[in-house]
Amino acid sequence: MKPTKPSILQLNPILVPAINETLESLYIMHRLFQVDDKDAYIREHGAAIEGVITGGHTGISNDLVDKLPALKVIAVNGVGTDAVDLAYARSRGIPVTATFGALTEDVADLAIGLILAVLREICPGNDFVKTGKWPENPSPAAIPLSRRFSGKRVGIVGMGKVGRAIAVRAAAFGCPVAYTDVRAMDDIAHRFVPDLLQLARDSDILVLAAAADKAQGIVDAAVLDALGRDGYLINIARGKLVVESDLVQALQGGVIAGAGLDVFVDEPNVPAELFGMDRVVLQAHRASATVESRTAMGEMVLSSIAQALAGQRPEGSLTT
Ligand code: 8YV
Repeated sequence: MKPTKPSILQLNPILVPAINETLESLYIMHRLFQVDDKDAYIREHGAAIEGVITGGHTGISNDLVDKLPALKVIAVNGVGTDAVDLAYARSRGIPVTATFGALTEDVADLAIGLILAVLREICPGNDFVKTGKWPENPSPAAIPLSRRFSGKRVGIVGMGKVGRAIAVRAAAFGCPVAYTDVRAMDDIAHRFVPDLLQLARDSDILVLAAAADKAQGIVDAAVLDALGRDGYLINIARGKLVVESDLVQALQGGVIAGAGLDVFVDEPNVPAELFGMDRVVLQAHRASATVESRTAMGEMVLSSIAQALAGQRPEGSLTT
């Protein structure tokens, strides 16, 4: 007998209870991330799956898409679509949706948070107080001076929604902002620098906010060298935009001054060399991890699935 509710395959957890409750009430949920033998599970349930929910970083392989013959939509619970083969989905007529606009403010906020944490050395300062070192070392000389953020030259790589929101915030700190992207944007007053090397040379802080679909490894030893010994790298986009081994070497060798990183090449594995560095602040891919963003993202995922299963083209589909 055909089940009364459509089947949805979920590849990543959703952390908002209300979204999970709605999913549960409307669909038969197949939470693959909770399953040990994933291949066997897909062999058993794959034929019934009508929708997939995945994370931006997780995406979906073409191989898995091929095992879901009834698939009507891939809803990415995030804005990065670099882990989904959009051309393949297009060729199969499968809509792929993302949550554009839902997380912009929070990702931009974390970029600024990382800048302030790195330049003002907030994490080592926090450790100094919390581990009881202050009374043992009461002299102000016990902690070296940090660096000012206000007024620093900020270079933004990728002037999409998030890049623009970072620009607004940096400008409020009195920072001259410049940017690079595939083209100059008429509606942006900030200086466009076509060449990433030049932007790095012209920046005190280089912030990565670009999509990683076609831009892997763009920040390499040469770009870090151009950013220079007083320069900082901030990445809230994708780890693979950076040649991570070059970044580790640049930090070890004082080629750049510091880094704030939310994303890595092989999450959750982070190069251990970064752990002991005071001028490096690390996060576990958390830029959109607020109740506000994740609720708005979850609601967009729910709409995409409902529209596709009702036979409509999901709003904002990237492939149909
Ligand atoms: C999320 C992301 O962590 O938007 C993206 O592309 O990588 C992040 O916002 C992820 O998609 C959550 O599922």
